[in-house]
Amino acid sequence: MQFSDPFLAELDLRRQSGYRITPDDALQLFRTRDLAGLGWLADHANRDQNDRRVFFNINRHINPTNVCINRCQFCAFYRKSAHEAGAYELSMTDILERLKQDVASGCTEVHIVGGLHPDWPYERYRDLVARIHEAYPALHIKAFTCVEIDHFSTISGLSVADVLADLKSVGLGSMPGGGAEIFAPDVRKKLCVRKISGDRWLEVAAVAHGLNIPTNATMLYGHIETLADRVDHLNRLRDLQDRTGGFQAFIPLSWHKENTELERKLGITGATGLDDLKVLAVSRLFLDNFRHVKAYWVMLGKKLAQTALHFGANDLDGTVVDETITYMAGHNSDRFATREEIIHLIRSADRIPVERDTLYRPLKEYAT
Ligand code: V47
Repeated sequence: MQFSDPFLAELDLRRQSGYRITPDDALQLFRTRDLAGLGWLADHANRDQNDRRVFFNINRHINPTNVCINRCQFCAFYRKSAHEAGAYELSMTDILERLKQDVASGCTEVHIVGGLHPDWPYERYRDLVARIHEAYPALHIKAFTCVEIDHFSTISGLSVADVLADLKSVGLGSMPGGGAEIFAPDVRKKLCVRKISGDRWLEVAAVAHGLNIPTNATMLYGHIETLADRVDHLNRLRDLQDRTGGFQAFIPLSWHKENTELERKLGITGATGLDDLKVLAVSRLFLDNFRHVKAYWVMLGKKLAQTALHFGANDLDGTVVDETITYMAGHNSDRFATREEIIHLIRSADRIPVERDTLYRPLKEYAT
């Protein structure tokens, strides 16, 4: 590879002898103008671990309610109360009915995240997991972020460990990576002052890992964070992963501005495509202890997510069905993808599509 940035050439040599990149290196990587060189390095790091295989799954999102006490500035999804225009609350029957059709057509995972509803007791969330598990025992339930788990602990009076053990006993299989946003306290204060701190998010994740509940991790970028804030976030995730090994995948989330307080107040625009690719590539290189880096097509758009498969990503997420959080923030990409569409995106990126379950066990490889 002919690098135009000598720092990348140096890193390539060091990488071959097992060097672990430092936070300062990561900062320099974010600043490079050699996008092709950065992509090449990240692609190699990915292929060392995953070869040409790219994962996807057949999943469906359920967001039980958008009523939320946290009222984050970057979010267009929440409503302050159940009486506000656009607020909704799905009933158990709604949810079980929605899942019926999906399970019949091969869905293997339900991904559940939602608002911290001011009036719902812990039992309502617990029942949701229990009833879904009873009705569809083969369906993997990936539910509730660290933020929701902390909230359940507060409203139930149980410890985080007891909440998690209880949910696991009724069918929780793993947890999604949302709610991490950006860990840096000063940014968090401006973005989501009512939300738990970054330290608490990491603490809850560690408890989940201790109970053998795998979780994902995310980073919301493209708003008011600095490059140093991004590196700090990645560094804290890498440290925890060194200790627990419980994270399955890292998913950078590209902020969408429409209908958000943050856009109304500051008029900021969100990340560019080039920045999206850089975040994926730097994450792949820095998070050397995360096997999977996901290009979440819902936020990136399908074409950029496909391009990301040459910038370190080895997973496209899934069919998704009914995504609401990004949709409310004005993203005009589709709300679902078909299995065939995902296979086509992966194959035409010269990679091998592998349908997986939530725990990254291959279910079917679509050889070319
Ligand atoms: O926690 C909210 C983010 C997250 C906006 O674990 C926004 O497999 C962009 O975590 N623009 C929820 N992002 C989504 C999430 C996720 C998605 C896909 C896969 C997985 C996984 C997890 O979305 C929230 C927040 O960080 N978010 N509003 C917005 N306007």
